[in-house]
Amino acid sequence: MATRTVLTVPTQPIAGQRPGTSGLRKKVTVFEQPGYLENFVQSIFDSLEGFAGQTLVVGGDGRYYNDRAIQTIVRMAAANGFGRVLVGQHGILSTPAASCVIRKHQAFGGIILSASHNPGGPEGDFGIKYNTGNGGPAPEKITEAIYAHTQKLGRYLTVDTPDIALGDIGECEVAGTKVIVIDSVADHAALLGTLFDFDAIRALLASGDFRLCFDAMHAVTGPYAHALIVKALGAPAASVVNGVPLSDFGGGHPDPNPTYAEELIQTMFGDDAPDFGAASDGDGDRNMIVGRRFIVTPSDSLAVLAANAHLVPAYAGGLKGLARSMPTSAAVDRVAAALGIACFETPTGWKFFGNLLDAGKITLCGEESAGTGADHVREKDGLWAVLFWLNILAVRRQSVEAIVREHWQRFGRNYYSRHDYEGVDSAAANGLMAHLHAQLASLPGQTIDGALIASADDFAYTDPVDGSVSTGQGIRIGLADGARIVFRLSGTGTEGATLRVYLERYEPDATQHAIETQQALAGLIALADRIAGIRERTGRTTPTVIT
Ligand code: G16
Repeated sequence: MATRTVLTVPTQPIAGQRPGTSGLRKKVTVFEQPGYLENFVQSIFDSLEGFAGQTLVVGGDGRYYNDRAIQTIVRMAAANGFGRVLVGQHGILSTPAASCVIRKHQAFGGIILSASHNPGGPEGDFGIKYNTGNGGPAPEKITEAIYAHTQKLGRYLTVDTPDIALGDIGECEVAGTKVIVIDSVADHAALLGTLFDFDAIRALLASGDFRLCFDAMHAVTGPYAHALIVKALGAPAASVVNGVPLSDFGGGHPDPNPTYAEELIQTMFGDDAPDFGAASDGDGDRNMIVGRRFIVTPSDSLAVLAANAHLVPAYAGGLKGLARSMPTSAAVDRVAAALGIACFETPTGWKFFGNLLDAGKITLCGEESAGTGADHVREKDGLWAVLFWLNILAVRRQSVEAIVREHWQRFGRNYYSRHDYEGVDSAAANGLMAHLHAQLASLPGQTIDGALIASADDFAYTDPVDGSVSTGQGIRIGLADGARIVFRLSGTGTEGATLRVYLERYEPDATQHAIETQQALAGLIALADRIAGIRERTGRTTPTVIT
């Protein structure tokens, strides 16, 4: 083995490197500043112990700057003493695939390069996060330690070696560290193949009366969707659209919601609409499910998957428990109650599911932000959700809409919507949250516009496994009739602040299930503005995105 000649490069702390909901996300131009990436990567390594000679997994969603960042990280991993680095071919690993690879190869951890659903390209966003050996996003204890290191860092370690050939599957050596370029898709596709009834799905696709459209949004899932949906399940190649990953996502916004996945929505609402439509985001962990002229909200999707899990081989033996993030609708709680299993309510951020999954307390979990997943990996998994739905459709042979409507009939309907105000002036957004905080004590008991307020608090979470406490996770306002409004500032945006307003109302009466969602929530929408002063404080009259 070649001798490791480590270069110690002096550096200075850079302000603002605190990881958000899911790692550090900034403009590409910020990451391109000298030392910016290096400082953060060194801070990750400095906050870890015992990785000498161990394996690190590195990959990303293929966005602009992904390849350059990977070369930097490989050199720094070698300089810091990792024994082996596994890198996805062309630098590509979807977030769930990275989680799968970390677990399968018993890596010490992994570095995932992604800004998820945020736009890419030279003027777009970039991101980096650390995942631990269980394959999941580092818990707050570690992200805070990383941040602390960024504030006192005085040097970073690297080696002076040529770039590795990211396109060639195989092994090479970087200053004594073995670097293995692996197939980006194989491990993850093989794992998903063990969970679902592929024979039943193949039969559905071969039946001649079922068509699907998967929109990869020119993001990372194209190759994964080709391997699974086309090659393994036999769907026509044209079933996968926008399937070639592009470093700027074709100029689009790879966020699978009705606003940004407009092309898929047009297809699914067109005259010749397929039976099933789905989309995934930049790094392949989010999903959107659409029936013919029918959009399934992420909260409903989670509940439907849980209620139908017995139809899927991997979950036919029963579910240990369920979990959702606090702002996600309580539709899944009703399924948990019917199944007689626990349902946990966590703060926003997939990292909060990790302990529950590791401890075997839950099998499925999900979030309103289009994330659903299970205990097979420790990230949300877009293609997993698509295959789960296909498995259900293959067994039940009903339309997506019929399945959701039957679900509402059985469990009642949780009318639910999220209103996002993107790019709001940070001071105005912080002022709005402070204004809400100031009202927490006085709101309960008040009747505003005919609505009796029963509770108001700032959500705090005590992890039932390790007892860690997370505070300030979102303002909740509960009404006496069970409806609720939640206010949060996003932890994933890169420009100004994004205010998220979550609105939910439960309707048990099946004759009232056909109301248009925004209309069903109109009273709550007005109340949210009344209490928070959204228009007045942000200057916005309508949300940027409604999901
Ligand atoms: C990340 C987290 C999710 C979270 C979402 C939205 O998703 O992994 O758990 O729900 O951000 O967070 P926020 O409301 O703070 O913007 P992703 O897909 O961006 O990694």
